[in-house]
Amino acid sequence: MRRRTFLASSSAALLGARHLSSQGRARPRPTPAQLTWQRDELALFAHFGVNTFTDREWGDGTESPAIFDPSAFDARQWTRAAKVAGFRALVLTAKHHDGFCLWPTATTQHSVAASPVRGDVVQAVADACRADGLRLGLYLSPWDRNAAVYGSDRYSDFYCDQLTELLTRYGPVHEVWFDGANGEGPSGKRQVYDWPRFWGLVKRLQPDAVIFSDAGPDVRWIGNERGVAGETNWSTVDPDVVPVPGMSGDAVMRMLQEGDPDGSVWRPGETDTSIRPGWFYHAAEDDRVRSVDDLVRLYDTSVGRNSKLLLNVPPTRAGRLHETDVARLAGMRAALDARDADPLVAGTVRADGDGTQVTLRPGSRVGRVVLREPIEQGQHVAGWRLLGRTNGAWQPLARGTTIGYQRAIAIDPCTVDALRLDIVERFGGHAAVSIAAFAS
Ligand code: FUL
Repeated sequence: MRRRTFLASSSAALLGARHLSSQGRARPRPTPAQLTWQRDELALFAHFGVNTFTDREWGDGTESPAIFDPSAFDARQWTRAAKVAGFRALVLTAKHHDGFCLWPTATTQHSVAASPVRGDVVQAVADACRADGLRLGLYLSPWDRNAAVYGSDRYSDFYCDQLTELLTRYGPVHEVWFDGANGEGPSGKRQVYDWPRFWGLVKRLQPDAVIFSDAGPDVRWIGNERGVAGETNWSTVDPDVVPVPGMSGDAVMRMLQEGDPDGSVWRPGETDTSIRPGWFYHAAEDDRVRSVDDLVRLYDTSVGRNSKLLLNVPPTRAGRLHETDVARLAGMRAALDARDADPLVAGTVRADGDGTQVTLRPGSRVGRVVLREPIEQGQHVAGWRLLGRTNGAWQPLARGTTIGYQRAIAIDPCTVDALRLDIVERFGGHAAVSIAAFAS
């Protein structure tokens, strides 16, 4: 239950700001690993495995390892494309639901060791990430449609052995990605996942990694795969509403999309979506790659809404990113850089308290405003109003709720000589916000 208290303060009274208390509790703050994760802004997701060769989205676990035969596998080509486009991390599907392992594991024969490749795809990707300065993330599907032990007491040991291999062989792992999907294994049985054990193992072996799942514990799913974070998006959540991955229902979805201003833990939302309709590569989708404009919009509905974008760009059967996808990534970077190149407000201006006013060059045409809170101190702003001054009169331009790491505001382009940001609602007594304005 949220308790809202009005605190008397001269500046608050002036602007009518409401201060919302969190029952005296200190507001949660990010850990250094969560901060690094968020500041990376963009991570590349690489779905690669037997599905790449069967043209399917979900394998059933009966695929022969012999089909995994990329003709020109080149992980550096992936990481160079990612780096050039400003991505700072890469998450690889080390094992998808079909159970095929991209590293030579001692836990099963169903791996790359039994394929024509014989090498270690995880190692190659880890090396490429290191060479191009990207942080490595690994996805290890708990749902395994190949493992005979799936659905029995022995599966947790099997899965922890796989996690142990992945988290001890390849150097620092920055993010461990737990998919909530849970279906039947080869025995026809479902598995009850031992989340506390899995998460505890990650914390022990890679204490600086962030753990992603619907339920965190470090980073939560944003609640859809369309690339859209909530317009209201708190990095704090109530952990009791989403205690484990794979839950559904309105309250769960709202918590994933929007967080909770009174939440007791810092658990920012990650927005995962694909550059193509599918997660795995399908030649039939070569002309359905997101356009540059679409990718820029995606940036604004994820990073620009206090989230992080995990954009899937699936390698082809050659084991390379498709040239169309690579061109779109580069186009996205060029478009993002071009629109930020000439800010109308040089640098950013801090607003301590309940608002700020910034003066622009006379006749400035504003189409986009970017707000930021210093999230290392937590997230405070619950309501803001943006106004523009034309011929001495203030006109409302936009209003919204949360800010967080970044809030991108698209406005109908208008000519103004000053902007004013009013903080109308906030949690805690402190709300520093920076504001930057751009033509588009
Ligand atoms: C889902 C999976 O079922 C999809 O295949 C994909 O990996 C996506 C990122 O997560 O739950």
